[in-house]
Amino acid sequence: QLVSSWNRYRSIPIVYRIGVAFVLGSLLGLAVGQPAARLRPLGDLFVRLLSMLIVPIVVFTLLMGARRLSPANLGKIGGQVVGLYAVTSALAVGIGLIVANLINPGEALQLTDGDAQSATPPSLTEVVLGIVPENPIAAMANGDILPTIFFVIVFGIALALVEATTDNSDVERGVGLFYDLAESGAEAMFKVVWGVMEYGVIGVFALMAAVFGEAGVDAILPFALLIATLLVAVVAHIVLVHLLGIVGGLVGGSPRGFLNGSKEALITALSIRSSSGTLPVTMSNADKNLHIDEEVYSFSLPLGATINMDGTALYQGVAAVFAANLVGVQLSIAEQVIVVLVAVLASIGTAGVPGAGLIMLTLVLRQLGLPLEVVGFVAGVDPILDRLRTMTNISGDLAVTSYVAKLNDGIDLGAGSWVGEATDSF
Ligand code: DAS
Repeated sequence: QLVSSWNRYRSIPIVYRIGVAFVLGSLLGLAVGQPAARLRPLGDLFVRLLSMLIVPIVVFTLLMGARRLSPANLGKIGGQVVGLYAVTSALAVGIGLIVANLINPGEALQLTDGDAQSATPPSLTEVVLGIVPENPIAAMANGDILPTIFFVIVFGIALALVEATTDNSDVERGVGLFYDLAESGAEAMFKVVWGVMEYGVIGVFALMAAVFGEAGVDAILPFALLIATLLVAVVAHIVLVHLLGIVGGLVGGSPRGFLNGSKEALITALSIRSSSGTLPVTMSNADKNLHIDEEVYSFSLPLGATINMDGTALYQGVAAVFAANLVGVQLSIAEQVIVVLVAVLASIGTAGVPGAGLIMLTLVLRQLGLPLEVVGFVAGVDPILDRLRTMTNISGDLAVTSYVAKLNDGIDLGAGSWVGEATDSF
């Protein structure tokens, strides 16, 4: 009897269980008030577990991501695709930061006193120089995310170059070992992530009970505002960058035709919250509706599903401002540049799977010295936030792919949804 109910419990997707824990924890906090704060240690344990994941996840996933990026594996089209993906992701973070600084979600809820960032924020030159680690192992040991990301990407690309140029079989075997280690390490870490998220049901319940116990109903508005801010920012990014900038401006196609042609992929992304899971639909839309040559989309879309995450990057900007407001600090320009760098670089290693944006948020908050509790707070509403992020990720993949196809004479703008022909039934 117990086993069957446990199996039934486990059959519910983890994000919905966390969502329920978010609501129940909040209600308990509202009902019980201050005494609910006694649950906070259970929440702090969740935060520590998340923090434990950061460096290993970065090292293993980025080593794999860098292999795809190395010049040895990228052709001319590859270079264009990666370059455009980086530019659109950086624009996305910028739009996220601008919209968040205008709306300022989280301002109403001062979670902890403002000493969270006692250190004076670094200057812009310090941020840029700080990307290069003096000692990469020390950077990993100290959890300095940006230098760790930088070193692992450089090392991963160098490994791929060695693999492509060496004729020494031992060296070749050694490179393979590194990548096998990274692959198995990443797999193992995703198992650990799953375990941490299982505990997250209790962790989020405790965190929300404590937050609402201490802050009362005032805590509701910030979460509603966070969702509203992300919604405004993703719409702004899709309209300004994807539809008007790339499709209308660079490709010279009709934005309406683009939306009509990619609607199945966008709706799928909104539903399943996974870029990788949406990939078959994304490729079908590129082929049958947007009339893009297979040699272009078969390279750019799988790559985009893992390294091009405009929505996720944009979300880091929004969530960083939200977190800073929660602890009553203002992000300096230099710190906002850090968010852009971490979000763009970390998206290389972040897989297109549900909740990837949450893991990336731990990197950003750690780098900014902001409290990781915020990850626990936003985890409860992540099922909504993740849908918006994933839809934007897919929109960006298809917009950039359309432009790269245009650059390589691999798109037919006189056919399919570009000229209003009926697209496949969804
Ligand atoms: N769900 C991720 C994706 O599939 C995005 C995210 O979690 O931010 O793209």
